Amino acid sequence: MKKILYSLFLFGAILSLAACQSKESTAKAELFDSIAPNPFIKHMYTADPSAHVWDDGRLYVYASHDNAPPRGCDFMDKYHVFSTDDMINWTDHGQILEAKDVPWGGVLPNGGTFMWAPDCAYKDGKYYFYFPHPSGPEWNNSWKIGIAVSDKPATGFVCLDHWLIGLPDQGEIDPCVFVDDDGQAYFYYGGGGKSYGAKLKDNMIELDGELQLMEGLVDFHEATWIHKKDGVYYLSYSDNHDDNWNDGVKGDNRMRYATSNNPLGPWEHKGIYMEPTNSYTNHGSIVEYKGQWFSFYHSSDLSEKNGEFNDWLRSVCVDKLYYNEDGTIQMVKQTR
Ligand code: FUB
Repeated sequence: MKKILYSLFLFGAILSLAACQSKESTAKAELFDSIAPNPFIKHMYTADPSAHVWDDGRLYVYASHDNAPPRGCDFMDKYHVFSTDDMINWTDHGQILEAKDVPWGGVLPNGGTFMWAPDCAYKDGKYYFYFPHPSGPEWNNSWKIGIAVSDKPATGFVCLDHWLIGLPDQGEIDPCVFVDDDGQAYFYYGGGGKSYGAKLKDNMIELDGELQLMEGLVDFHEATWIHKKDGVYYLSYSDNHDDNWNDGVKGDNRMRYATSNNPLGPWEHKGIYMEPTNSYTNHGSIVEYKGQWFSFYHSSDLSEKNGEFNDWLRSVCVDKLYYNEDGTIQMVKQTR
């Protein structure tokens, strides 16, 4: 009798475990069955999305802002933060920082503000917002990486009168900060055809050692982004592809990636994971949210007029990203 009761109990337990598991996977599938259509921010032009999931369980996107009418990327003057907890409903938390709040910022003769692609990192109760900005009238020779700090993810950022790096002539744009599982933070930047990285000190506002060239990247243009999956480091970036190449590929910059077992490389180039959008540039981030990987990028869809797209009126987009069993990334399908 005891044996029968025990078997019944075991059978019941297995049944309820199976029911729980299938409920969980249905919930996951239902949650991301549909995501907001691209571009997912439509009330303003946005570019260069850096996506992070913070401890409050929300996914945040730190983006730069294109102004209409555009003049190249000269008049990008502020940053906004957006967040979601379901990939459908996005909240605009408003402006996080603008050019006039940068104490060391340069006044450019043409009025250009050049607040280019940013990133944000979290450490020990504080959020650090990193952004590239020129510090003098010769904008392309005076880039610095500035830092604004807050104890909240989307508001209260105060710009420091201090910059992380400021080396003339080195194309210091597109900062990216990656905090490893052991709490060690790494800083990267990437412009002018090269990507560099170094350890950050615990204070998050100083480098800990020399910047090193990221070796092994193929056709690097800009937009370094680091993420880690199953112990492997991934460095993704945009390449130099140009529509005028006449190589049968329509469109401009593509997204590529490389992997390493060390956050500072050397890297092994793995290939392209996103074909060009309808914008000249692309700038991406890759992040896991509630068990699904996502690829953030920008396109010019929102600026479409009579079939023409403006390269400098861009909008942030997101699509699901999938890995193969061997850790390589499948080509991302851009949904419109
Ligand atoms: O948005 C301005 C610049 O264009 C960014 O810094 C680059 O990554 C490219 O998207």
